[in-house]
Amino acid sequence: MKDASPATPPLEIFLSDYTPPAYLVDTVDLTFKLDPTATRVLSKIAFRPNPDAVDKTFYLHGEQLKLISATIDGKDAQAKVTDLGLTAQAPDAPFIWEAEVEISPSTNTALEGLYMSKGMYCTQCEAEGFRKITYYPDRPDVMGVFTVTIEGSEKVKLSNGNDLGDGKWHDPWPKPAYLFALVAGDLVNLHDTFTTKSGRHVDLNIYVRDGDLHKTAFGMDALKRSMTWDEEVYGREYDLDLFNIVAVDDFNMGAMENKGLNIFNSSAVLASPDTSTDGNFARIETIIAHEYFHNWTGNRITCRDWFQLCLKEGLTVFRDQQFSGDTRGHAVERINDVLQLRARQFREDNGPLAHPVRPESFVEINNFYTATVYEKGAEVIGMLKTLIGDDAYYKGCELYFTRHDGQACTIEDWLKCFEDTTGRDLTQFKLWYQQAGTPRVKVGESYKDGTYTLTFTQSTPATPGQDTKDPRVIPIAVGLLNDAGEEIQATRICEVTDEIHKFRFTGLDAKPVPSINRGFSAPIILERDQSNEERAFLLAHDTDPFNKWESGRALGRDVLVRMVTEDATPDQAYLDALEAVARDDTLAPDFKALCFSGPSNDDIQQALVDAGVTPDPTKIFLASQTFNLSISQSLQDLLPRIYAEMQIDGPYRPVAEDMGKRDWGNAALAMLSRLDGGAQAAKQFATADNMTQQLSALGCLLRAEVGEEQNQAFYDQWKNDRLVMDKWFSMQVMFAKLDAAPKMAKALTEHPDFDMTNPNRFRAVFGALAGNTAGFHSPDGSGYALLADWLIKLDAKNPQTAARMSTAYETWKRYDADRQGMMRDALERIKAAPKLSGDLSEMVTRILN
Ligand code: 0A1
Ligand code: ZN
Repeated sequence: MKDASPATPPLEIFLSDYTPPAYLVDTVDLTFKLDPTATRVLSKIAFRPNPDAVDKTFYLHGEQLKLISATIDGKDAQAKVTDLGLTAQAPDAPFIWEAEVEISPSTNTALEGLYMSKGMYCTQCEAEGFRKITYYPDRPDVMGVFTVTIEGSEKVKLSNGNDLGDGKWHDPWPKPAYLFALVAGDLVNLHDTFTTKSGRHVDLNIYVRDGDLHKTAFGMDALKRSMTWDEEVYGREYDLDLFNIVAVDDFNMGAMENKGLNIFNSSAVLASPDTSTDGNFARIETIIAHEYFHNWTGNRITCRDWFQLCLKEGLTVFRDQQFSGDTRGHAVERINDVLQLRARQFREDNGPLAHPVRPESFVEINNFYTATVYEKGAEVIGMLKTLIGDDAYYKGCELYFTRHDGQACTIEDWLKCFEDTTGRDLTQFKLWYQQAGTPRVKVGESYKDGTYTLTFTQSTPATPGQDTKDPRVIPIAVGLLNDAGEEIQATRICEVTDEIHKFRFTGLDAKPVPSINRGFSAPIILERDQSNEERAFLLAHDTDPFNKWESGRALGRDVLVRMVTEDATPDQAYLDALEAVARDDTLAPDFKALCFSGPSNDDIQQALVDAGVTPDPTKIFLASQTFNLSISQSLQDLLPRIYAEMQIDGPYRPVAEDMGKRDWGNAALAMLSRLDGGAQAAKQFATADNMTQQLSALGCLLRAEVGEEQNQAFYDQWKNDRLVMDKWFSMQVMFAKLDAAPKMAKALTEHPDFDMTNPNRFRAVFGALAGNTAGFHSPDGSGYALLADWLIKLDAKNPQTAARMSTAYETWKRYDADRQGMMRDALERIKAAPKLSGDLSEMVTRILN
């Protein structure tokens, strides 16, 4: 019987309260009798008391389950059931728990637990979804060996591990419940094989719905390349005879690393030249690698508790970034990773949602799958590698894999491996996991008698719950150039450990030009008075590709900030520097494209906030228009040639070389379109034989407000392809100007193809609105109000995605009083909505504080 009491209010859980589980699990036998509204789940679990337990209470998590029966060693368990779980009197000796529950997958719109997506059964158990499938100690430090039987009429029935036939599966590797997965549906598959370096033959499959098979080849290739890479770089081999991937249309995140049965959002695995852009291909490759790499960093070694999430996520993101760098080029990969980091993580770290890479407390763990845990978590690994060196890094990883295989670990366990292999004390380094906020590092410099001195002063602003911060160890890579642009000091790592730390470079002939934080060696904000002459010099001469790009970016930001604050016009020096980049044949096309991508609206806002100016998104948007037009005009003569040179003969190939050419060619097209009213873009749209070319042309036309006809043609051509339709929905909001964006978003919610229960479609519209800074921040508040309306609606169905999208408001304190007031109203309105989920309630409460 359920308790009659109302649902318990969400509780804050603390890392410091961790206690070991009362009972451990040896084996788990599950039988699923599939039915859309009344699936029966039979469980038989072998428990034994945990000798290390403090609290001996036998407690199983369970939510939204109808309990049919429960026994302990064959006798009625007399369980006491609440909305969150049950307790029962259990023996202080090994015993067998058997239970039967009923669940309703077809009405599960939260997409957590067992749910249905277009007629197919599918699970998502990370972080705490397994408790919606059956009663279980649903925590990552309880690991069991699972055997699963699936009964149903579906053609394909999959679970983790090895296929025993007839819907029966056995996974020999003990795993926490969050890695459990089940899929059943009338699916088709692409099959391939891989032989590991020690000779294991592995069957590989990508399962999709009928009609999507032609979009699986790239994913399969990416999977095989990931498997080889992990063997070569980390010495990690795959450990089962079968590796399955399934694509589902309704999925809250990108993908999930369930043991031997990765489940992917279809947008993160399905690719074909005519329906996917270069960006899609690159993202798919990264996500496939990421999920595959989790097999060791996450599955073989998992997390003790959810506070340690960065243990698997930071490390696995770092590994997928290494892989993508090796595949597509390190310079461009690093620049793109830093662009992401600044756009999402710096924004988070400098606002009300700031939290440490390893948080100290949470209400809803789903709210901590953040840029801080993932991307800053990866930066921390990168810094560790920089500090101890490559050899020591891989040695430490090797020790981690051997020492902790099969365990559920903590950040302390991870760091200890590197302390043991290097003899280095990593106590101060650990602050990167414990302290929130992006460090500011002020740079002072002096030159005297051949000695150049850099003085770094570090500080980190207060963040929620952390008023003061201790100095961290910050690896800052520095190189020096002479007046002639020659490198006179190769990259050296300055290990900043104190609040104020000086580094000397001796034996110089003259004051050098420093290139600081090369490769973005630390995720910090550098504060330095740097002249535009020096920036232009570094853009022309720096040997470090990241800082070369960074200098151009800083120049552009300075120009735009002055355009906003002083009504300045772009200075010739900047335009000349850009032209030099465009003409430089030694630079790779993708790198040039990045140099021309220009600072984002958000970048400029940050710069204004740092300068003590309240940003006005409308003004910034208008200034950016003029800025981009000036650049296009100044390169007018060059653009047709660049565009022509970047055209590719032959069939589409998703390889770095061709992608770079398309990037740069389409950057030229965007500039041309500001001058020719979209004539060239219309031609490209008409003749494009791949999605990258078609979509960039459509973007140019929409920006020029002349794309109505092509927009309709695009819809007619692709209306039956859901992933392309997501692009169509988002493009229109992305390119709508100012307050036309919320109007467009609203109109699109009335479109027959809009489906709020599909996270991809919801994000296509509202993610695009939040990303259209000037549109979302329309002075009439229509963007704020519209998003609030829809987050309230979505929350009733899918709290996780609603909560995640509420971060659109996280910068609210940056703006003028009117905008702040309207954003606060929107947040208060969400907060006051009846039956608000714990997920969304935690988010808006934190944002408002
Ligand atoms: N572990 C997955 C991401 C993931 C996290 C949570 C999910 O549902 C709440 C789903 C997927 C990864 O890092 O790829
Ligand atoms: Zn991950």
